[in-house]
Amino acid sequence: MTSTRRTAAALAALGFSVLSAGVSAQTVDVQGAWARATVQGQKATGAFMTLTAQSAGRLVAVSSPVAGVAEVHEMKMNGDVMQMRALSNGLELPAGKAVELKPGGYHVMLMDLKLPLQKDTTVPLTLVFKDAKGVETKKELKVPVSQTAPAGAAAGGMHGDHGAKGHGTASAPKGSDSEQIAAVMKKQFDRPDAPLSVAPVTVLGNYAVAGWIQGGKGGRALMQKDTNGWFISVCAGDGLKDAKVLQTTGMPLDHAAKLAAAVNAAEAKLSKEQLALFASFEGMLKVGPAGHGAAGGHGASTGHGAHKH
Ligand SMILES: [Cu+2]
Repeated sequence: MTSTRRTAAALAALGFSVLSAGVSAQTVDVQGAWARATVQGQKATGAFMTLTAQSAGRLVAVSSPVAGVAEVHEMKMNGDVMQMRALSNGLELPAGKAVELKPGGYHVMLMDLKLPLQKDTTVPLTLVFKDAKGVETKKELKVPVSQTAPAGAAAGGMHGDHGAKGHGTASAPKGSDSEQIAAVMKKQFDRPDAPLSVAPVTVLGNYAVAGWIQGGKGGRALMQKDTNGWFISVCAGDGLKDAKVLQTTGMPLDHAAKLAAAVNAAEAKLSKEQLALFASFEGMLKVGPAGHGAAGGHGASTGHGAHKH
């Protein structure tokens, strides 16, 4: 127990409320809160909202009865890899300024989930704020659960609506082929609680092979380009650096041989550990352009980990 808490408790015992004792309690406005729905077996998800503190303070702790562990996280680009970490000192809330917690940015991470978060239900969430004087206040919320950001909520960054949109309905990713491929894969599989890293990407004509790692798992994706842009054709492991296996996906043999050689060259400088992760994807999973946006089908909400059996 901190001394301020003891003081507050003592004042309360004497019949004073903390407010009337002249200690300014933190008032924080919460708008558009929502938590992302999960599927059976998924152990983590994110909760998002916009916070506006009347006076400067911090969001120092979060808790929910549905989660064994709840933390305030930030997502940051480290080189070209998106990483997520807990804010050990809490999230700063400048006076009067709206701070958005949204997919791809700051978020409340709910981990060790005790049960799946079902769409159209609510989950209790407790936010603990600390003002400039160190006084803590709690705010209890009932947060609606949904698959994507509700209208009016802080719109998602790269995580927004993943899996919900079909091939070609969203604006096509811009940039080089590798950038577009990474964007397409992240759109489908990146999650706040399991960031996806994509590299290396080996492009040959309208085909490419991209290595990926997510949450201690990995594999390779065969990408194909049609008039709507790049899409995930096949998910596999070491097969995608083997010309004979590539040929079975419908690629001409000479193209398959060239692509396999290019993939092996691109991966030549990778560590044994990274190559072992790419190899760890068992079997081959056909995705194809129709797989785009098939929420649930290719694990749009469960991530790549789901199809390693
Ligand atoms: Cu997180």
